[in-house]
Amino acid sequence: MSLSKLSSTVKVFIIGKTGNGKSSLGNSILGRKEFLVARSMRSTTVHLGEAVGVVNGQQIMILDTPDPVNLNLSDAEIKNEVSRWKSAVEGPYAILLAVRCDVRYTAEEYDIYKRIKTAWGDNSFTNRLVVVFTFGDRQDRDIHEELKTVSWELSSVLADAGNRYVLFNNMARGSEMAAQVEQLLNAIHRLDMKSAVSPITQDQVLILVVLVVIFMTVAVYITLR
Ligand SMILES: Nc1nc2c(ncn2[C@@H]2O[C@H](COP(=O)(O)OP(=O)(O)OP(=O)(O)O)[C@@H](O)[C@H]2O)c(=O)[nH]1
Ligand SMILES: [Mg+2]
Repeated sequence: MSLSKLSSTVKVFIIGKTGNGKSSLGNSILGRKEFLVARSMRSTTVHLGEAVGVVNGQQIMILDTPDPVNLNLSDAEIKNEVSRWKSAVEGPYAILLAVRCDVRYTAEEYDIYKRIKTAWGDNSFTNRLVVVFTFGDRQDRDIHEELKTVSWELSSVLADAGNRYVLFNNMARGSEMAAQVEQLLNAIHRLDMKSAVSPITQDQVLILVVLVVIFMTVAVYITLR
């Protein structure tokens, strides 16, 4: 059963390690080849990609992100990069973390996740998080059972996401693809979108303080003249 639609566009950030199928997932959701997909040791996506579409009657904007750690960005650069992504978060949004279900979840991959989460810098990150286990075509065991015995790193990610996860096969076609896209959209609609208002960032507070100081200086100057 599909849940009620949101009247405004839902922004869907797709984050995660390079090669985990982020761009493929964006294409799968939109139902068209919008983002470049490739098998490569280097990052295929190097800049934030955006594309809009209507999926099951819901306006969606996909934000396909690069893996900032694989691009060798420093923590300061990752913070800048993630701030750019965040500038798009007005209105309802979700964060999909692409994790491959067919390979071990490593400490390195956990580090990528942690660095993006730290750079995001507020609770909206975990409130909006859904883990998408990609490469679902390679999953031959019951994922719910398997997840009971995974590494502490992956358990910690799932705990952050309030245990919201879906299995996804980017290679699926036809009704199989339609069913899993619907399941994913339902997971997104179940997120608490009410706290969607983006909190004031430290930078915005600083600008506000500077403006107030300038205003008061001018007011004092005019009064004393
Ligand atoms: N078998 C299988 N292959 C997949 C799946 N999803 C993606 N792939 C393949 O994995 C490779 C990488 O996919 P991309 O979508 O480019 O991965 P990405 O996360 O965007 O990678 P970067 O842009 O480098 O960060 C491509 O060869 C895809 O065809 C899947 O669900 N199953
Ligand atoms: Mg990509």
